[in-house]
Amino acid sequence: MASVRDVTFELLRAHGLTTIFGNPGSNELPFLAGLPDDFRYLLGLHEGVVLAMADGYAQARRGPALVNLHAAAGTGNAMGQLTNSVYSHSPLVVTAGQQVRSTVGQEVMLANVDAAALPRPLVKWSSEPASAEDVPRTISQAIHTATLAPQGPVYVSVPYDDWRAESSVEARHLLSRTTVTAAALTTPQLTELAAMLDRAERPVLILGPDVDAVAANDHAVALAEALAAPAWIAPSASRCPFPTRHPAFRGVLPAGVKAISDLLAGHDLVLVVGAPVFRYHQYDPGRYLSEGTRLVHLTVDPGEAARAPMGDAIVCDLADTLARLTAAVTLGRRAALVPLPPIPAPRSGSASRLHPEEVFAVLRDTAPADTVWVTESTSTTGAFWAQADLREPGSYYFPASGGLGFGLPAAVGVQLADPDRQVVALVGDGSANYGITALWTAARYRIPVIFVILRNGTYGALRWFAQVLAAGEAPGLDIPDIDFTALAAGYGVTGVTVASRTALVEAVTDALAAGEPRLIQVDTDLTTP
Ligand code: TPP
Repeated sequence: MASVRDVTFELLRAHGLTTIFGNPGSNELPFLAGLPDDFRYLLGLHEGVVLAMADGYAQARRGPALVNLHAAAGTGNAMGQLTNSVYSHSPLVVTAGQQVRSTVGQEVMLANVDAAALPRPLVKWSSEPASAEDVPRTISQAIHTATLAPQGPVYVSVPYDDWRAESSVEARHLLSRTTVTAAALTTPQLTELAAMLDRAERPVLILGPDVDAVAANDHAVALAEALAAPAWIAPSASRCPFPTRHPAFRGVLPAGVKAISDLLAGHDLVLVVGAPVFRYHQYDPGRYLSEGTRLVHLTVDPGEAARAPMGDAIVCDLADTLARLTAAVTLGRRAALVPLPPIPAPRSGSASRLHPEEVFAVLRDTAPADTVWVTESTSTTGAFWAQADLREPGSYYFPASGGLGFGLPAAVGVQLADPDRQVVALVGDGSANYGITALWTAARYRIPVIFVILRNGTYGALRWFAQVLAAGEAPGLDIPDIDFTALAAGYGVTGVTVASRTALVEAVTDALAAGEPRLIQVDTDLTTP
């Protein structure tokens, strides 16, 4: 007779979940010990790193990722990163070990008391099966829940004595189940939306991360071209849904209410696709939309549709809707768009420091054109977009909730999922500390990410925020003299410090040829986001 554990491995295999991102404790050992040969285990040294690695892997492979955490303490450590995953709609199947079923009520050591409640509200669904026999079905439910639209993280806690229990023969049905969503616009809905776009004098497209998540970037380009409409990336961008040098591209929207409505004034129709309306950040009160502007929102997420403060929403499949809309609108109604001017020369830094724009320009020109950028350098996002030339889907990742600790480990996960493209992590000296142990995992498994640390010695974004909030001087904003090459050496990654453009080109060229992870530390000037 097969055990609950045997059937669970069969189930995971059937869903292609043979890579486990984890950090173990005693509760997890009965599941992990004697791992079948076709499974691989990627060890992260802190659960935030484990979660963010899996998140990068899931986003880049456009499929689920399996995580195994240690009970309550491990789950707690991972929760900061779940704040990102829930907004990036990352399909993470997070499992955690639990104490022996009959002892949890006594709150013995390592019992995860009220386990299913712990990760809420940062997961789409969470559960602890009511019996050992129900473990495989619960994990099956978790996988389907994570991957059905809108995708998102889920959590299952399993008492460790359940693994040895006998499985029911009925569990075999789970091995071949499929679940799909089939939400397409009806013909009348499509005709009405196309007519609305045709009637609009000055439509504008705003594209969000979920367009890139389904690789519908080309569909977005086709619609922008058919409408001769400018295209913006939605505020607080966590992925890049549109090629940044396309003639229709206008930039990333700022993240303030007034700033957005000012920029959109004069457009009679705003079509938002695959983003919340909107992920505002700095409080910037004003009118949500100017008089005469109508907003229509296409989203995969009923929660996004319902909570928006304005506009009409349609919950639908984005690729299908973009393709059918492009075919349905009238071509050639509007004059072609004037493209943005070419990328400006990067600004130069001061005496011994490079300007972040210089760093990004050198990297853009030295790394392959299809490089994937995982960024977490909060005050330099404006400088990054000013220099960016992103062409392919899946070229850019940023923590979707701004929860630091994503950049270094997510880059490792993305590189693992996408070995044919070079991954470069662009991480601030503040942010790097939250996920620093990802360097060890990169070294241990020879995952050849190039980690670039922009060292400005301060929490730059918070210095900018202190001005925005007129908050005055606050304590705890400076972080001088952290030597990331020394930290990298400790974790087994070769690092180098560079102080000029020439040295940076040399370091990047070396790193590209190394076939193993490398870290480049660059002293940079302070800029504004
Ligand atoms: N803790 C977490 C987990 N997430 C956060 N977003 C913050 C704290 C607050 N925070 C936002 S930006 C920032 C901090 C601490 C500074 C990051 O500094 P650095 O990586 O050096 O980038 P810089 O802003 O200097 O470019």
